[in-house]
Amino acid sequence: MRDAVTSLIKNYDVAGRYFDRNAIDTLKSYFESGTARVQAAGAINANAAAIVKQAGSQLFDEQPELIRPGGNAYTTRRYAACLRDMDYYLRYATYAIVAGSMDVLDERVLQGLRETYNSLGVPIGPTVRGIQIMKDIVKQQLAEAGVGSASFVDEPFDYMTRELSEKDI
Ligand SMILES: CCC1=C(C)/C(=C/C2=NC(=C\c3[nH]c(/C=C4\NC(=O)[C@H](C)[C@H]4CC)c(C)c3CCC(=O)O)/C(CCC(=O)O)=C2C)NC1=O
Repeated sequence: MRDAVTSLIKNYDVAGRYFDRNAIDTLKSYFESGTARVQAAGAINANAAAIVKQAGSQLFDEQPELIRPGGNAYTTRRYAACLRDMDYYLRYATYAIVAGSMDVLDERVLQGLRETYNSLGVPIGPTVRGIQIMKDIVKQQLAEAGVGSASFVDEPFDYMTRELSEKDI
């Protein structure tokens, strides 16, 4: 698993080069946004359970067929599995925000996920919608808490959305 710094080092080491202007700019912007990243992660952690719950309610309000007989989130077991998945997405998003890299998402979350979902009939479209709803709630909460939300907050949610949506539908 890599973060913004270790990825950069790896790339430059492979080429046997010292950091150039681009690398220094990348490092500067990563470190300058460091406190804000940590603050955002802290604010999300403090409200994680509520964020997941609210996102779940909104998703099921929008798409009630998911929790009706025949829906993939029907039965308490599957309903709980769905909210648990949302909680995974939120928690790993906070790791990616702090790391400044999407590598942790590739390695720990997205690898093999589409295949698992397809084999269990978990619908990708509504999952992606759930991830986007969480992003909106997070951004709203950060704004309310006075923790400015920069693009690094959107990034992991949008990345998971893109990677999950890629081939399917
Ligand atoms: C940390 C990385 C990680 C991820 C991401 C993960 C996802 C994940 N979700 C699963 C199931 C599931 N995922 C859902 C999710 C949903 N169903 C819906 O209709 C909604 C759209 C959606 C919620 C938003 C459901 C209902 C199941 C259970 C499906 C079943 O067993 O029939 C399973 C199958 C095994 C299990 O039930 O635990 C995995 C592996 N596991 C992991 O370790």
